Amino acid sequence: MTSAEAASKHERVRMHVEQMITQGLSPHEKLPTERDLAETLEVNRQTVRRALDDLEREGAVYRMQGAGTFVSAARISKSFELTSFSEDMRARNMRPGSKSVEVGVEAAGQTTGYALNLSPRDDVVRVRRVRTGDDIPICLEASSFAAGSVPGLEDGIIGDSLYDDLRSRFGLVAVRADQEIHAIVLDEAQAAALDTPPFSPAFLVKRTTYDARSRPIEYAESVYRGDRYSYQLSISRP
Ligand code: 16G
Repeated sequence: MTSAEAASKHERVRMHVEQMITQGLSPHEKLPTERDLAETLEVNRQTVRRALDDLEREGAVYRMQGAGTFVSAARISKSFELTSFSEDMRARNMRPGSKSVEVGVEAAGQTTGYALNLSPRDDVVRVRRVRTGDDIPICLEASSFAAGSVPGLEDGIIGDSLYDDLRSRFGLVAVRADQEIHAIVLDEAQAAALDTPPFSPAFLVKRTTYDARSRPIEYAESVYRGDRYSYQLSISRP
């Protein structure tokens, strides 16, 4: 067997298992044994093991000594395209939602003021939400807007998607964003809101979003559970 044939067999096993995960198996459900997979796919067990090793490294499955291989809890793989939380969830066939929505007018402060080209004392409308996918808390989000650009938003969001509301009520369309991603551990309040143990790892994403004329629209800080989110980059040589 050539090495190309070996590679394609192992790819085939991997695709087969990925399909089983996306098309039917639930998180923490057990996969067929290595022996069963080898028989079904007519490959040797070593090939199956290699494919499962890859999937384990990527976090799609986990193994438990003596018990077998199981499907990991779903991770939302986020690409670097400008999408809304609702779009991210729908792309994963998950139902987007929000909990504990708080909307208020506050002074911008240094960071938000700088991002939105405002003075720290100017008013912003700040929207704080716990974002959910299939009712599971995934992200804690605080989004701020110059108060003058979103009259009436302080009374609440219409619908669940802020980006849809911004577009339909205020004609604000996000076309580009600058993002910074930080690794953090959740403090107790963040962990409680995200229904996860304190000091769990998370991503803090700071995002300034611009309209087509490069005017800043939104400054947002989003905290994503590390066990539920991953970032995917496609890179090439310059
Ligand atoms: C994303 C954005 C956030 C935006 C939200 C709108 C990042 C890091 N953040 O979570 O800035 O406010 O989407 O989502 O991507 P919505 O339209 O579902 O409310």
